[in-house]
Amino acid sequence: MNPLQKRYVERSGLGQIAARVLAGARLDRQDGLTLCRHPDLLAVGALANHVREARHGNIAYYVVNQHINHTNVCVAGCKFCAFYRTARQPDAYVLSPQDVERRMLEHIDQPIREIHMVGGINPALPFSYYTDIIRTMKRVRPDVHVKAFTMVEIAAMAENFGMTVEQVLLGLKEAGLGSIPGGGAEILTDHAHQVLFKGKIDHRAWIEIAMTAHRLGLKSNATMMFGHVETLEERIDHMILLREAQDGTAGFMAFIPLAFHPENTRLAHLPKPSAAEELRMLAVGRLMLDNFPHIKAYWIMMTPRVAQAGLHFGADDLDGTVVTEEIYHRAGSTSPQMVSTRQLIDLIEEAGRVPVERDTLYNPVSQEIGRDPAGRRVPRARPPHEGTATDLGVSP
Ligand code: V47
Repeated sequence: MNPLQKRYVERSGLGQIAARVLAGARLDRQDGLTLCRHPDLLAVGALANHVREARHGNIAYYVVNQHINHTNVCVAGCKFCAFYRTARQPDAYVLSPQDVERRMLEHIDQPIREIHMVGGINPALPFSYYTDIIRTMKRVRPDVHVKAFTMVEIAAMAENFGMTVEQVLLGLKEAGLGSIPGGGAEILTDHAHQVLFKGKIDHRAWIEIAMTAHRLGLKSNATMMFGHVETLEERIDHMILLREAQDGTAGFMAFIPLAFHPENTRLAHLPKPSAAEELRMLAVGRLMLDNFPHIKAYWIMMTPRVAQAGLHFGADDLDGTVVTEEIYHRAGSTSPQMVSTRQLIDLIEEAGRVPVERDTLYNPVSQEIGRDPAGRRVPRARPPHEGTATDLGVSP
């Protein structure tokens, strides 16, 4: 942090927290709350940006991926969800392995490295459905990384099929599962669980399954859905719980704050969190989760331009290219369904960052990295131009 920025942060009243951050010391619950309540968002952001740059320099990662939601049938009945249907509703669906294959073939000409798949808790599906889907994906694209099924879906499989969590995870891994997405965490407290999603596992089970997956060699992410019934204290407790689990396993790759989208949910009366709040949660996540390597700005939720700003508020990762996302679009997301690789690169470069394509496990995709005359890492191969980041249908 340069002296000017340091003075600015100190003058904002964050001097003590800044001193701890600069000394590499861990922030506590009270620090987290101070960061959540602090009136100067830019000072919070500057501190998070310092940590982000100390860890990742000027790099911003992106991944070329495809999202598939295999079923919207769900028995959990979460109040925040606009995506789920009961099995009898006319627009309920289950994708067969052949449907999944068709969706993948529609984009087979694109260099997709990751399939991200999550869906509802649908007790009508046998275990072989999940393994067949993964095997289909690996047949269609042998090199693709399958990141699929949340801790909640894994818990439901264990319960429905009389298996242990280990057996479920090992069965999925044997079929080709590569890692686990961060969904289903919501807010990891008893209060949020009781009010919002009591049809699903609680935070103890979510953390236990994540740690079991990590011990079996499956990395995962962790989300935090905020801006509904939770308090600021619950957000910080959520982060501290994740941080403690990470101390134990080091299996989390990225933290992904997700602002609640109320439209078409049973909480439609609630206001949507502001862009400023989204940026703040990236920053607080970066500062509190000192053992999480990556903070992800998920543009489909945030809109591309707020996610772009997030690259200066702690985020080092802009996810992803995404095809046919349904969970947030049902809940009122106005983001486009897809951005091209070129548009993602433009978004990152417009923010003054250096784009680096990654695989799911955050290995840089090496043939795309070169060095500029000043020795900075830059992508070598550039996809053809298909419009600029400002052509995304979202006003700057
Ligand atoms: O678990 C559902 C959230 C999650 C709404 O791991 C909502 O790389 C806001 O987990 N408003 C699913 N949020 C998405 C998810 C995810 C997304 C991007 C990347 C990764 C990753 C994981 O979305 C759910 C829930 O927490 N969610 N409905 C809503 N109305």
